[in-house]
Amino acid sequence: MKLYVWTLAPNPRRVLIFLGEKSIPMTVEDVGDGARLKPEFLARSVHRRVPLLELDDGSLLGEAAAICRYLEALYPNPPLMFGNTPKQAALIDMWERKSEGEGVFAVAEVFRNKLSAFEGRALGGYRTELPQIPALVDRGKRRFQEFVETLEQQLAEQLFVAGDSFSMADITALCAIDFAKRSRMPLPENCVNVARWHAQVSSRPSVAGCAG
Ligand SMILES: N[C@@H](CCC(=O)N[C@@H](CS)C(=O)NCC(=O)O)C(=O)O
Repeated sequence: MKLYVWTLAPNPRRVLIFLGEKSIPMTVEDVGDGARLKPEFLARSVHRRVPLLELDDGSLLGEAAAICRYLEALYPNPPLMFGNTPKQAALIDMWERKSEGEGVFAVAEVFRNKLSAFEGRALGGYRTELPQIPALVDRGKRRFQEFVETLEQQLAEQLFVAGDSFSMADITALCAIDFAKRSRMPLPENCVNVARWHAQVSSRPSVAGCAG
């Protein structure tokens, strides 16, 4: 198996932290070329995005959550990343999807519609030009703020994002928060519970070994 990534991009990082958490060995190739992906990588994959997992039979698997679920099935121990009861699994799924849709994508909405490096590429993976919409910068910031406030409420009552143990939901929420920080959207000072959780999960070897 081989995992294609783009250094510092948040979605491949979700898979890299998961690999570290489960101690899964993997060959990794960085296919980033500055602010874009290498043309030869784009040409060979229908997904046109990273992370991308190439299986030994040549199949290509896209989407961070799908890749992690596949690896979880191959390496089921330790078993807590996707939950081991129906309720736990659903809660993890819910918070993981929320963290991607309202966290990672909200930050992407800001910088892809703002930075000149992404002119004509306002969404990743498209085959044709997609213009930036400046109004989406403020809307993305608002969406991210709403996400952080929701997380703050959740973490006032829970040790981790989806309950009392570290899971895939923590990985995606952490990648969203770190991605925001790099995009000049730091955590608001009043988010004390998110800050407490962030410090705690950032000290895990899987996270500390995978800069965001
Ligand atoms: N939902 C996808 C999102 C993948 C995605 O958007 N990846 C970005 C990097 S973080 C990408 O490959 N962008 C390609 C581009 O900008 O051309 C996932 O979970 O893997």
